[in-house]
This record gives sequence, structure tokens and C-alpha cells, in this order.
Amino acid sequence: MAKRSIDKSVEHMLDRKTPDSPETIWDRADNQKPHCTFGEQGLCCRACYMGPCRVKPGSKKRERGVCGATAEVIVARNFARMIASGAAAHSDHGRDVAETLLLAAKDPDSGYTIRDERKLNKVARAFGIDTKDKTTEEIAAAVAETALADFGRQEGEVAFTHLAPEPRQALWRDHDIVPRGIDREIVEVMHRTGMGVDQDHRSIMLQGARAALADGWGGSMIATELQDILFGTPSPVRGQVNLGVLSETEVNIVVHGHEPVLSEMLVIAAKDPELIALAKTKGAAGINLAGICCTANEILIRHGLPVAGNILQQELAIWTGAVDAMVVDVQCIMPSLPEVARCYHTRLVTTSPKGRIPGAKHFDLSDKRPLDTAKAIVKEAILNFPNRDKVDIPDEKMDLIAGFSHEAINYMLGGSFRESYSPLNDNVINGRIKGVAGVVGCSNPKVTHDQAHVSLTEELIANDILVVQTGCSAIACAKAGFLRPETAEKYAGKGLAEVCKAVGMPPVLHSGSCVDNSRILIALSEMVKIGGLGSDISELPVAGAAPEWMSEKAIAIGQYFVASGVYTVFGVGLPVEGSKIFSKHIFKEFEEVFGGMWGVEADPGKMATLIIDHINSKREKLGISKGRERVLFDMKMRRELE
Ligand code: NFS
Ligand code: SF4
Repeated sequence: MAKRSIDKSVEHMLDRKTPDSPETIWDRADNQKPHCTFGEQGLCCRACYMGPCRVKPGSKKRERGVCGATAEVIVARNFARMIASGAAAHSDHGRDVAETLLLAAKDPDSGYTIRDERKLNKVARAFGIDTKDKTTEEIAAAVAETALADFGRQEGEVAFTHLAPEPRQALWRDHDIVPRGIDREIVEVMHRTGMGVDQDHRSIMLQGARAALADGWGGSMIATELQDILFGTPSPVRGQVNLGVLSETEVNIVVHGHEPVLSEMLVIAAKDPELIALAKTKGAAGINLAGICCTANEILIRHGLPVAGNILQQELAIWTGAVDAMVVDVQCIMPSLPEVARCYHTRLVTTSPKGRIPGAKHFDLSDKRPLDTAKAIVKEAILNFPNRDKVDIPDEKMDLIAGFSHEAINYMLGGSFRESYSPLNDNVINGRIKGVAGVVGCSNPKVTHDQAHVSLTEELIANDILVVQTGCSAIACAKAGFLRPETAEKYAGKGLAEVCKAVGMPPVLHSGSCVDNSRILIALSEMVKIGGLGSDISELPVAGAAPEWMSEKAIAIGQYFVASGVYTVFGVGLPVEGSKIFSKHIFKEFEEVFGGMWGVEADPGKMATLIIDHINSKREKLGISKGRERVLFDMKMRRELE
């Protein structure tokens, strides 16, 4: 059997397993084996009840589904529907954030405030809002309303798409795939992929790309940018990661899910002096707020709060017996949690009307007074603290630095006088940094937990490729210690290490949650605008990877990177491999359409080679494969860093 995880905390917990222990995700993954190969290869269609149909290209009897659909059409429909579902998740999150911003602007008692006026004005400018003679609240209301209009618009272009380089926008217009309204593109995917509508896999995928762009340059970007306005734009901050961040002596509240609209309120509530005093009367030393998954990333990058683990560790956190409340909102929350919580004292709390779980206690955070609700949740956890039985917290924890928003990267590289990506571009041109790779996405029990993230990242930085991360992938590399500045000297190639040392940054930059992949889109656009590296994202020496993906959201992200011109490689496998025609389309023909394409490679070493070769070929096309004289650059760079 393949190793379950390279994370010692996971090993520690699983070794402790007795016949009475609750099931884990790894047990259930074993029980599901072997997975249905039709499904795994994308060849199963359930779009109507004449089926379900399982097709097999080249076979006599199963060449087509009952309606006559071919393998490439079935695969395309399934793939596009994954994009639509992923885009819906990110975008519905974005909508909630926009509504929260509107609430903050209109209701002074809402508990939400505008924390970043600079960002507010920047977004207002991007939206073409006239800010003259307007109060902060008025501008915030206008930004929120413009963002909300992007969801339901029927014609026109989603506003943030105008942040992309001009040639990219022109390419999208040529193919008629600029997203009009976010909701509209998702609905159109669902329509076109139903029984008997769009019968051309290429046309289905153009609409898939349109919905994906509505996510990356729409819903996700709205979530990220408006969250920054509400809760502050992240800047580098120290933190700690892994199950060892849970406290033996304090009340542990673990927030899990995705929307900081919840966790930000809990951050405030957990600092409430009355509640801390109450915790002490119950014998606790204080209140420890930690996170799992993307919520963890959100509170880490803005507050430096500890991260208990990534998606595969959510059950194990409860297994420690030290979690007094696990508070969840939406997405990536395993339905097994109530079962696990029942074996311990942990109180499972739901907060979103969209995500209810039988056996959990529900506190509706969308109520009028979210801070009061958050305080009630913290109190629930405190009152549960005395019910702890045996506690076993693994020792594992690691230091890290996170919070590299594109603004922070700008500031760090450009210095306080001239915030700019030009030093990054200069370093890429001169070859100290070979290129940039976004390593992102989930963990998946089909492969050894964290291994692909860590070994891919290790190989990329050793080859002078700067790695930017989000999501559960960032948590994986954080646990491995890669998010510390000292990693540069130990693991990074000479050129990258020099730059990291000069700037004082790690070679692996944690940019936030999965919606924050939109930060990478903006960073890439800025790199193009600075100049010297081509006129479009597709010319940059960059690549994307999701080595252990599992979520439909990851497919939406992959597709918007590809449609933005980025070569994007997924690990584990992709549910498209059953159709050679479709595979050829997204692994090859896409390059001619978008200047970016999909790749799939389960082996992290081979994946690294694909990415490095790709980056080198882009460097060659740009005429920078040799690099400039280093000595000259030293002086220039030193001047810039002063
Ligand atoms: Ni992204 Fe975040 Fe993790 Fe995957 Fe789930 S938490 S939105 S989907 S599993 S990276
Ligand atoms: Fe089968 Fe066609 Fe119905 Fe899909 S849409 S289930 S291929 S009959």
C-alpha cells in the first residue's frame, strides 16, 4: 500500500488507531477501490434517464450513448459541468462578500467595516466609479453594487476582465468568450451540456472557458479584492502550521471552510475580554483560534493565526480530543465530521444557511448581528472545554511566513519608493529567476498526502523557479518548512536564493486561499505591463500546477489559467483520458486557441520536468535563455534595494 502521508502528524494519529477509532478518509478511500474506470476517465454520462451511459471509444457496442453522444462529447460535457460547479462555488462566495461590503457601507452597526481604503479606491478606479466628493461608505456601496451587477448582467463584459493585458482581452473577444455576467455563463454551460444541445466538444469547451474566466476574473477576483477592502490586504506575517498548533491548555476553536465573513467575526469574538474571562473560569488558559483549509489561509494571511492543517487533516484535528468546537461554513467540509465528533467531545457548529449538517448545532451568521452570533459560538466552545476526555496532540508544528498578496510582492520587490514588478521582471530577464510557477490546489487520498506538492516545489525552487502558492498546497509546503526565508539557502538554486536573500523573502510565497488565485492573475498581468517579457501572459515564462487536486473548483481554476494563457499541469489524473479526441484538444490544440493548455502527470518529478522545460522554451522564445551579465545587474539591483 502506498504511504498515506509524508506528514508526521498524520502518521502519529493513524498509528494510534484502534478498532474503536472512527473511520478516516483513507479507510473510505480504500473501501471505494477500485474506482469505476468509466467515471475516472470521464466516460460516464448521467445527463438524462435514458442512461446512465458508459461509453468506450473503439468498442463495437459501446461507442455511443443511448442518444448517440460520442465519447468526446460526453467527456466535454462532464468537464464543462465541473468548471461550472467550481465557478459557482467561488462566485457564490464572491457574491456573499459583495453583499457583506454593501452591508458594511450601509449599516454602521453591522459589525463589518472598511479596513483598506487604498484598495477600495483602487477597485473603484478599476470599476470606473467616480469617487470625487464621495464618502468612503458611498464608494464602498458603489463598488459592492457594481460587483453585484457583474453576476446578473446579460450583456457587456465582467469588469475585472479589463485588468488583463490588452492582447489577452482581444483574444477573448475574437473567440467571443469574454464573460458577460457570471451567473449567465454558468447557466449557459448547464444548458449547453444537457441532453441534445451542444454536440461539438470544442464549442462546449469555449463556453467552459467563458464560465471559467467568469470565475477567475469575476467571482474569485471579486471575493479576493472585496475581502481585502473589508478585512485588509495581506502583507507578510509570521504564523505556525500543523496539528501541533492546537493547545492542551486553551479552548481550541477550529474554523473550517472558506468565507472570511465568518472567521473575521470569530477573530474579534475570540479576543473578547469577557469571553476570555469566562474561559478562565472553566479552567482554560485562554482561547486559541485555528483554521483548516482555506478559512485557515484567510485568517493566517491577515492575522497570522495558526493553521491546524489542510483538507485531509480535518478529521484528525477532532481525533486529538482537543478541539472544543469546529465551526464550519461552506466547501470542502467532509460529511463524516459529525460521525467523528460523536466519538469525542467536539461540538460541530454550522453557520451558513447553504451548508447544514445533521448532528451539528446551527448558528446563523447571516443574522442581523453577526458579532453576537460569533460570540455565542465562542461561548459554546468554552462551555464545552470541561467535557474534554483524553487529549493527544501531535508535536508537529512549523514556522512560516505568509501573506504575499500581489500588492505585498510589489512592495517587497520594488521597495518603498517604487512599488513595482520591474525588479522581478529584471531578475527573470537576467536569469537569476528562471520563471514563476503557481503550485496550488487540494490534497487527495488517491495519492500520498502532501508528497507531490512538496517534491514538485522542492525541484522547482532548486531550478530557480519562484513558486507562488494558495490553498491546501500552500499548507502542505508550509508544513514542510518551505515558507521560511532560510529555505532559500537550503533548497533554492543559486540565483533564486540570491534574490530571496536580498529581499528577505522565502522562495515559496503563500498568497492565500483558492479564490486568491486571482491574485496570481493580476500579478501576471502586471508582469506583462512592466515590459520586457512579451506582450501577453502566454509569453511569460510561467506555469501552473495542481499536483494533488480533487475539487471541481480546481478544474475551474485550471481552465481559467489555461484560458488566460498559462500552461497548467494537474497531478493524480484527469477525467478526460477516456477520449483521445478530447485529450488532444485540451492537451494540444488549446495552445493554438489560448496560448496555454492543460497537462496531466501524476509523477511529481516528471511534472517538474514538464514545467521546467516549458519555462525554458518560453525563455528561449523571448530571447532571454542566456541571461544578461550578472555583474552589471548587481549594481542596479543594489541601488533598487536601497
Ligand atoms: Ni481549494 Fe480551499 Fe483545499 Fe482544494 Fe478545498 S480547501 S478552495 S478546494 S481542498 S485547495
Ligand atoms: Fe446517455 Fe445521452 Fe442520456 Fe447521456 S444524454 S445519459 S449519453 S442518453
